[in-house]
Amino acid sequence: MTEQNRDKTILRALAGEVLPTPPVWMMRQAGRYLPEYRATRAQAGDFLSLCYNPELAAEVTLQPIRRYGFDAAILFADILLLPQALGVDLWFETGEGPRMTTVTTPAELAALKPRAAIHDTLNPIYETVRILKRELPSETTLIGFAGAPWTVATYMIAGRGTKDQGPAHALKAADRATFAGLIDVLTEATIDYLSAQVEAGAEVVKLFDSWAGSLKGADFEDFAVAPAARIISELKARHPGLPIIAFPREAGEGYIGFAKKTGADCVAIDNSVSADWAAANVQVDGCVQGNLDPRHMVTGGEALVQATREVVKAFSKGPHIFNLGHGITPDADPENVALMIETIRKG
Ligand code: 1CP
Repeated sequence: MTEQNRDKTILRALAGEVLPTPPVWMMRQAGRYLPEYRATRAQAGDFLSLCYNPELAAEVTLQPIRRYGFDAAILFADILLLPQALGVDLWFETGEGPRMTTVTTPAELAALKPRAAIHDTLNPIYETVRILKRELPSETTLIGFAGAPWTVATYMIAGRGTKDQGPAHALKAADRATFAGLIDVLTEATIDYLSAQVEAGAEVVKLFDSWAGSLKGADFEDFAVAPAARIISELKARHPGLPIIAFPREAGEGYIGFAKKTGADCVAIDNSVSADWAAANVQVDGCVQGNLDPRHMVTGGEALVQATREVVKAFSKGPHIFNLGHGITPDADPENVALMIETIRKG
């Protein structure tokens, strides 16, 4: 680690250091619970215009850093921009969420653009990273990200978000070759996308496998573990020393050994498992991130303080980055975020 990076507590935790106070950032820290985010999104017009406007995307990335002094900033973008760069149509229905044209047949898979073409669409995202690199305080770590192939595929196959990922499981059963082909295309494109983020200045990357929990048994190994292992080994070959966080959300027992099997430096833990369980079963292999229930950002009070202290204590014997178990929700109270940070930093 360079002398300059000693200021960056997130990088120190990712290198395995046990710090007296865990560094902290929050999934969806730039988001609708902040009035300044809503104002900038209105200025951009809509969510996708905000993602593709480097100045404004950098601005919303910086807003929670200014307000709270988080130890990391996460690039403002979305996991669904990569499928868009591969040629699918993407839009957001107000109040409902993402919609996209589907990829479920060999012909539709073959019609996706070649991986080398993704940068034509994604260049503004790399520009956002370059702006952030210039503007972030020296102690703040810049995290880039992508969706994991399985999670991104669930949206591409269904054309929208789904509760049980039914359409993706159905394609996997009915036409395994097309399904596995889509996972492969996404795996290789994700390597190039994350690599370009690193070249632009991202210091850490995170792979979000939000729907990993619905993959069971051999499917979990084939479509959550194997693609993550491939992405991580290739990224580390291209960028030696790059720290990588993996988030196989709701993997349960699948969290055990995930870092060893994939080469991830840190495993992010959701709040469906207890911090004590994760300390005993996952933190034994290295750094973990998590796992306060995001509902506390809505409800606040003494329960928030107690739960925050419990997470800090449970993970205090090993390397730990404090975070929520999933993203903060739009109905959260910004004051509760301040209370969480104060509790972590002042005890
Ligand atoms: O402003 C708005 O109304 C849009 C809400 C929003 C935001 C703020 C979406 C739409 N995406 C984002 C930003 C985003 N998405 C970030 C930025 C950085 C930050 O965390 O501050 C990141 C990392 C994501 C990642 C993402 N997008 C995931 C993985 C993490 C997770 O939450 O599980 C997923 C599944 C998405 C898809 C997506 N994008 C947006 C929505 C509403 C969704 C979920 C749709 C669904 O429920 O299935």
